[in-house]
Amino acid sequence: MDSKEFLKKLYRTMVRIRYCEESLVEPILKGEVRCPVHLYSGEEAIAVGICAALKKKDYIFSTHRSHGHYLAKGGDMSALVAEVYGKESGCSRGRGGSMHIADPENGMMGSAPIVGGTIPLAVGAALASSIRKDKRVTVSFFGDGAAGEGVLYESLNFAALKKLPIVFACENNLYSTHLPIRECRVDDNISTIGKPFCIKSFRADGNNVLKVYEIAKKAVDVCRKNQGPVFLEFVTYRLRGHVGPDDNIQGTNTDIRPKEEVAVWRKKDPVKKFERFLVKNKILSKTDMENIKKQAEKEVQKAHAFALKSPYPKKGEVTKYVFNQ
Ligand SMILES: Cc1ncc(C[n+]2csc(CCOP(=O)(O)OP(=O)(O)O)c2C)c(N)n1
Ligand SMILES: [Mg+2]
Repeated sequence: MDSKEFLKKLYRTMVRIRYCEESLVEPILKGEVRCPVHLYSGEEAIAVGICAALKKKDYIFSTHRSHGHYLAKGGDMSALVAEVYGKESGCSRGRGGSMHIADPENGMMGSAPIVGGTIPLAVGAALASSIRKDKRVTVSFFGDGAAGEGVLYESLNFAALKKLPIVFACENNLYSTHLPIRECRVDDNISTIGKPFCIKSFRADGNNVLKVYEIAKKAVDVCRKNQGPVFLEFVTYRLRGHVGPDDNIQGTNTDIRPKEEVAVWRKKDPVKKFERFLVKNKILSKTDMENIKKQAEKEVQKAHAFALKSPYPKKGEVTKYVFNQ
């Protein structure tokens, strides 16, 4: 793929994620979507930049805010939207909802609402790759909130000890639910936590897709050469509420983020930022970008139509495919 095609693909994937996320706002507010949904709007550059550095066979493990990771790794949008609606045709057969998204065919190994819960699973997958020598790299996505979970530190130690091919990718959106990072961490620079484990660590602007890609590519190459793990921190901001479109979903007015702060970050919107770059460098014209948006809009409409016409799991089968002890 030449570099223009590559940049176009990055842009298209970011737009697809944004349009898909925003298309869920109305159904959530109308109560048509019943599961909790953590929208990824504003953080697209991280999933897209990192997944562009990966091969299809590489693994990713995600969080409660998982839609962007799934789409960036090649997941089908219709199966995602159907899952969010709880339909049998969803990527987890409607049993999981927004926080249990998976697509093993494309290396998206799963997501879970337990903060930090997928980090040791990702380490386990990287351990398997290292034993099998299959040259796969695993990316563990987690939020700044997971830096308060002990399991992260155990995972860092074990991964460093065994030199596992894993990239720890922290999406620092400055809040853990409604708790600002400065109120729960002594040092808001999360990347420093890799240092005591002798893990190469980097921190960068998570709203700049090219920067994310550049750093992720280096990290993935290090892991591919069995010189991992690597710790990456990307600073970003969510443009929607912690859960639901605006945290007002139950009328509780819980988005306590200062309006001025939100306004500053709106100006750093990663999609708009990349658009300015693409126009300035004459990579895409405004018409090209409009066409990409129209295609994304069509894909989103198709995904919703597919989800709406799909059946719910049958009454007697809701526990089918669900883990039972
Ligand atoms: C172990 C655990 N503790 C608490 C919660 C409740 N909870 C859900 S999301 C969340 C915040 C996560 O923040 P962060 O990791 O920064 O991700 P973000 O939502 O900002 O993307 C919390 C505390 C949980 N799901 N799991
Ligand atoms: Mg956070």
